[in-house]
Amino acid sequence: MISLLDYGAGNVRSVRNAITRLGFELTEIERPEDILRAQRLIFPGVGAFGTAMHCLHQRGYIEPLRAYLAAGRPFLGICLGLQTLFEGSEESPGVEGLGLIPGQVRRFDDQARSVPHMGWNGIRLCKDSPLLDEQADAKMYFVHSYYAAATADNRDWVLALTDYGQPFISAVQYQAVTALQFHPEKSAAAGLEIFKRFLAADLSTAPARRHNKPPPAPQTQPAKRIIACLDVRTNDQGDLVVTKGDQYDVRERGVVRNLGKPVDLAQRYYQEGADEIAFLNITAFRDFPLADQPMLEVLRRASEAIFVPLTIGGGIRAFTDNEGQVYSALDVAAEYFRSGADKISIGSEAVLIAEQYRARGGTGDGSSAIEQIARVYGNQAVVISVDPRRVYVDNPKDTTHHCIHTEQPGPNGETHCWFQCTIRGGREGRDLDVIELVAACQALGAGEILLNSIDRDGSGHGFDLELIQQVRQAVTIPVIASSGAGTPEHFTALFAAVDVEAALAAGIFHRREVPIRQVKSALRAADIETRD
Ligand code: 1PR
Repeated sequence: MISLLDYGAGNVRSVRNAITRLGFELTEIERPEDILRAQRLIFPGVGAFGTAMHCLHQRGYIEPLRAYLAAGRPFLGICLGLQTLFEGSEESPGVEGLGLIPGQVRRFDDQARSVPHMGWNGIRLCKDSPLLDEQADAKMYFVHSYYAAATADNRDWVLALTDYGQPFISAVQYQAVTALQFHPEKSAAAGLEIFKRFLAADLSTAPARRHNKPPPAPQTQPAKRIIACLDVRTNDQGDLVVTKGDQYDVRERGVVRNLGKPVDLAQRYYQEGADEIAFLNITAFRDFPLADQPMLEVLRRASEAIFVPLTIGGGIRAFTDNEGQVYSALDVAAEYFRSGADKISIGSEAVLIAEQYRARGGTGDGSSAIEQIARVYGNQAVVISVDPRRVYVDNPKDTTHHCIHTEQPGPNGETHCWFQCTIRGGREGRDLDVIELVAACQALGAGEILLNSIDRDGSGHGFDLELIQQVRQAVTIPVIASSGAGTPEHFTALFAAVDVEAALAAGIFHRREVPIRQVKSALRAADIETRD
């Protein structure tokens, strides 16, 4: 019997999907006594440390869980499911963890690296493990702002280390108890293999708590992520299609371009090695996204077959439907998460939120979509999709906005520009620049920036490095560079010039001009770390 400990604090759909995909059935832990009856127990911790411990207490799970773990019975903890095994965490001061492993969980220093640590990284195995032995060379998908460090007191527990500025514990193991800081359900084939081994292998032979080899050198390196993006909308025939614009104009001779079916294309990109897939519902700003059942169905079907992170954006804001029923932005996001999203992206609404934040003198009031969604699903689940356009000026004094000297002069030879935020798919420019936007969104709790460029979108002329550089310097959260990729060299030039975590492209992948593997080969040839 495989039992899932879901304490209801977040989205564990992808764990369910991975296990179902492997042909296993899950039962739910519903009462404290179910824990001791479990034959294999999976604990995918989601949300904040304090919330997780609170839920476990409330449901009376603490004592049976401690007894199950102390007996070394088959257990697979994921992410927070590893962190709660420790004594406590900086994330929730004063809250006691399960206390099985000595040590406190700490926050990464965002002065040194982008936080959260989001993306693919390696593992250095410190002992033999029936679950991880075959996966020692694979990269796994991590997303966390807090980590546990190896110490003399917990060294016997350490199964694997990973490096992100400093080494941290990426897996622990004692008898048949294993816990992973990374997400096997989002780590493609390597992650599914770990599940398979946990679900099917004879774990009674797992070595007891013993630190039997020094962790191998060299240190692991986080990979630059390559993201395939699908702009999705209904075409004039009423079919949901992947489309692609030039400077956001998706019509050719008046007709919406149709580049394929969303689920089919997304699956193709997963098979071809995309590190992440993004769906942008590009007309959701004018329709009520929860009425768009085909789009939600696309997400459901994609999440059943794709085991890398899925982001979905479009229309995340409060709505009142025709019957007068009010939906909050959190309600919209919750439906996207329930349908299989790992992250949601907010475009137009983020611009309006940033304007209000600035009007209040740089404070939030807790009610914005960014704050609400980050509070429930975590900062890492909130991506801000930015749609900027260049506004040229002769002299920086001609604007109050963050202005740069540009190497790409304007149409009248202007030597300076600022990057204006737009809403409604680029249709409306606002009196807000990208730096004001991203700084406000980070302060309110966003976890990542997806940085488009209307000027470069669909052009194939390469990324707008000046824009990307400016945004990189303004935030400490991860940045995804987007728009304009035309060749593999554009990706190498991007990563060589700016320390962003990811690059996103659409047109070249849809039109099969450049396969994802070719992009990765070019990166490897330039000594830039990727996931194979
Ligand atoms: O404003 O919260 O409803 O979200 C709408 C979302 O839809 C936003 O994320 C916005 O970027 C996106 N969107 C709206 N209209 C369009 C359009 O094209 N008409 N697409 C649109 C934006 C930009 C990228 C694109 C890259 C790479 N697409 O996602 O994929 O530019 O393209 P390339 O590699 O071909 O150059 P809301």
